[in-house]
Amino acid sequence: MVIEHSDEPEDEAADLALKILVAGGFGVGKTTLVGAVSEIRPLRTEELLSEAGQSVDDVDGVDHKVTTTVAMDFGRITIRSGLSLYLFGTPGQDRFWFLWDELSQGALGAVVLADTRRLEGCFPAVDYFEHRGIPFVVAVNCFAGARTYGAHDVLDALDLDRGTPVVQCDARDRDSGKEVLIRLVEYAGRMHTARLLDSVG
Ligand SMILES: Nc1nc2c(ncn2[C@@H]2O[C@H](COP(=O)(O)OP(=O)(O)OP(=O)(O)O)[C@@H](O)[C@H]2O)c(=O)[nH]1
Ligand SMILES: [Mg+2]
Repeated sequence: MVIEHSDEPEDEAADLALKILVAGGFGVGKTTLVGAVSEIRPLRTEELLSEAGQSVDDVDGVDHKVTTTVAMDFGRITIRSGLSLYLFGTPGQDRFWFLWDELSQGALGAVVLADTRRLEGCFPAVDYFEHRGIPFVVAVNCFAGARTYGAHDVLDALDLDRGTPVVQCDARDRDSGKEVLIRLVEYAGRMHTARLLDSVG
């Protein structure tokens, strides 16, 4: 979970870096979110959507999309002094599922991005994190023309625990993306602490 630790003598508090996944269905804005919030030039692994891939890629409902992530996105953001997040964006296509176990190793938690026009696209990500006990928040990426859903509607549609945070965001906007990440860190911190207390007591 903690992937970097620096204890320079002059540091007031040791620097903490946490690993976070940004997941969700195809074309929901994962690469956009990582790029919008990252302080370093994000690493992207985009390839053109090819004619050949059309038979296996689910491109329904995703207009004007010409590229897709084929391995991962990577970025970094400082949430506050001494706390930064390493962000790993997952590929959206089913054919890259084999990468998820590697990407999720040691993750504190995940953001599941959702598009209300294709909510079913995030079922696999939700299932994946539920089965592995990785805490996640659902971030509804507000695309123009998409129906606005209340948090309860999203929880019902995805059949999620009432306590799962649902937030609205604009994946293109740095502050909006940062809000989502702060919400996740708070929530995942609470979940991990509760589990720890359960296991000792
Ligand atoms: N209107 C609007 N468009 C967005 C938003 N977020 C992303 N987009 C656009 O949606 C498209 C898909 O974004 P990506 O970031 O590539 O999506 P992705 O989830 O990484 O896609 P895959 O890696 O192929 O699964 C891009 O053309 C973005 O410019 C948003 O909040 N609003
Ligand atoms: Mg992508």
